[in-house]
Amino acid sequence: MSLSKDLNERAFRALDAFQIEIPSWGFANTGTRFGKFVQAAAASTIEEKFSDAAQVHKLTGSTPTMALHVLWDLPAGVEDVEKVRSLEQNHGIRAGSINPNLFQDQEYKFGSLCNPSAEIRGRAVQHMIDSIRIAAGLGSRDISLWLPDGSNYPGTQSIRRRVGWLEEALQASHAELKEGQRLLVEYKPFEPAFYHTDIADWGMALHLAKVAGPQAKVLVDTGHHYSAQNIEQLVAWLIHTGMLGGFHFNDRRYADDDLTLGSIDPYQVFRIFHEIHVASGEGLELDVAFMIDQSHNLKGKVEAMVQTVMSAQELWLKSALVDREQLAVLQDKCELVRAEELFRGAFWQDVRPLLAEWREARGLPVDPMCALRESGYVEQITKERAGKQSTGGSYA
Ligand code: LRH
Ligand code: MN
Repeated sequence: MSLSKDLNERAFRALDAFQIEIPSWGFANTGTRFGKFVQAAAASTIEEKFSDAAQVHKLTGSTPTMALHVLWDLPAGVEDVEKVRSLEQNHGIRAGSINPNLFQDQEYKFGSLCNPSAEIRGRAVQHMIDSIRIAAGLGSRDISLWLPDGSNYPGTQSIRRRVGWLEEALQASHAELKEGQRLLVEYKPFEPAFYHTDIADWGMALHLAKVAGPQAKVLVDTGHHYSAQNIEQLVAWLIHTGMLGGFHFNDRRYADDDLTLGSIDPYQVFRIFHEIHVASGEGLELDVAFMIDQSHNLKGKVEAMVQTVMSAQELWLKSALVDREQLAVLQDKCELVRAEELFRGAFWQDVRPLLAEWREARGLPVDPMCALRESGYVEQITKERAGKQSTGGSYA
């Protein structure tokens, strides 16, 4: 794929700038409510999760940080910060976004920050504050909040009173943020609640982030949309309103399936990345965190993560090579077919040879998946971790 010199430079610049955060829980045994298929190589300790993350970064060059879920990765809270700091040193991977766990405690049956009990809301806010302090201790910028809060039957909860309690709780949490820290508000239309979810869509998340304070932004999990929703359009709106804070990338065929990025609709990710390239091309100050949020119930965990990062690099490069100047001309002239063919044409092109060139130039394996297999890393951790896996619980 011979590109002009400046397009080649544009490609290398785009890949050098591309970073995507990997979730610690992507290396753990996870399942569905119908069970969990245990993998001997799965990570069950924070040490093992850092080791796997370091392997992925060594092979791909694009994943220097790992997202942590507080109760799963720092069960002792702030007391675990020093331990994580030394793991960062040992493995050359930094702790990334800090994700509070407001969905597994029995007392959150009727909600956490939206629970009718002021006492329970108080404890949930305390967990938010603990999470913010952990992030401060680790030098992590983002506290990434997802709430399962909602109800299962009409008439059983006051939707508007819960909005009021949520606004108060987010303002109290925002007040604890240190300078430079951000609170990312993630929305999800349903599951585990099946009648109403308190933060169900981008509009609700945008309102709550604005009410919380200036350091709050919206997080878009690509799996948290009804299939008919145009995700890149709401991304464009969040960019336009200056409220886009980050993404959780994954893929889905039906609901929040948490499948590997680009496995079902790679064009979707291309269209989202395009909105980012256009905005940064216009000089807009974008500060958008790219993160992966997947559960690898059947695929090998490390293999699936390497595959995911390779797909993300490919789709980021394809979208970086769209001739945006020419496209804008065709769009405004309403040259529909020319514009579509220019746009989609970039998606069709095979950028893997160019990606291999960039990897070679950066001292990375030209084929990370092949390098993973040749490394014997998975066989090694399978032996080391055999017999440690439990079949209990469905998540992480
Ligand atoms: C909820 C979610 C959230 C995480 C969890 C692991 O569906 O997307 O971002 O806390 O997955
Ligand atoms: Mn998510």
